[in-house]
Amino acid sequence: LSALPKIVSLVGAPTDVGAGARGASMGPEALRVAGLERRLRARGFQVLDRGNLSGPANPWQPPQQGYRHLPEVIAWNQAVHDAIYAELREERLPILLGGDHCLGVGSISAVARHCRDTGKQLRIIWLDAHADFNTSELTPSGNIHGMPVACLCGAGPRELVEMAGQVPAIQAAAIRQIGIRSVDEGERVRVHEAGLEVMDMRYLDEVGMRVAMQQALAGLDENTHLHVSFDVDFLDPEIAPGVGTTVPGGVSYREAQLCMEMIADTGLLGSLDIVELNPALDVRNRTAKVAVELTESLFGKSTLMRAAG
Ligand code: B3U
Ligand code: MN
Ligand code: MN
Repeated sequence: LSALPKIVSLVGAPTDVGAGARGASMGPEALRVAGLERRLRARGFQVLDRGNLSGPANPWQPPQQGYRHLPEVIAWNQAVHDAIYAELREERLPILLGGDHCLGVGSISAVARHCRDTGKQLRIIWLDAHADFNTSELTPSGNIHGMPVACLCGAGPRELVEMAGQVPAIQAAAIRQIGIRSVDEGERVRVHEAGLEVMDMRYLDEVGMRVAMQQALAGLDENTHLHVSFDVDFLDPEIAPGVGTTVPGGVSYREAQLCMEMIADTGLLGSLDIVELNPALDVRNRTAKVAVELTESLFGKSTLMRAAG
């Protein structure tokens, strides 16, 4: 793992403006309480906790023209974009502590901008129960946390679509979605049209996590920036009850650990989002602890200890 930057920065973004339930705004603090910084230090990383970003409160309004809280979502994403981009420019490895998954727009727009600056190839591993590929016309809820992948691929409100300074921010071909098991009707059609590579739960059941991850990580080289967007609802609700939109039949602890270990083995992790953790729905911070344990695996923890870091 020598290629990984030794300095990891934590950037908190306490939002639930993109979600259908209140409480993900407490995610950053729950991850800190679960010991994220200490565990990363034990892995040999220097950790800078940059504290929490600030932005508008949740007005809790119904959708307008297919979007809920669009001005608030734009403001938060701009703050996230600017903060994550600044960390990448300092050659640190930023971890976005969400917050809901609408923040993937700001975070990944910053990563895309950084890759353009540095001539790196981008690969995004999107760990989620949902495809997050809705548009204002298709969304059943208006919640923008169901739309970040669509926005990044060029479909969505102008302010979000243009955040990376290029449209689209990313190519659909850069994404691998793992763990998907809830896609809306119209969303499914768009997923196929866009050619998104989706490894859904059936696929994981049939080929296993090992083969799926070998495929998801194929074609990387030293010039690849690997971004992981970890929506905690990727995990089965039995082990991760603290999320707003639980979907049964999710990834087990062991599958998730293998997934993280295989990403760690590439040595190419460049940035991470941990999103959708909702402490208001959690049981004794259990989901936060699981997320932190899996993050340790992602940063190279393994049973037969290698050198830390
Ligand atoms: N696809 C549904 C549900 C959803 C998407 N992402 C989350 N929930 N977390 C929607 O509202 O777009
Ligand atoms: Mn998501
Ligand atoms: Mn999800």
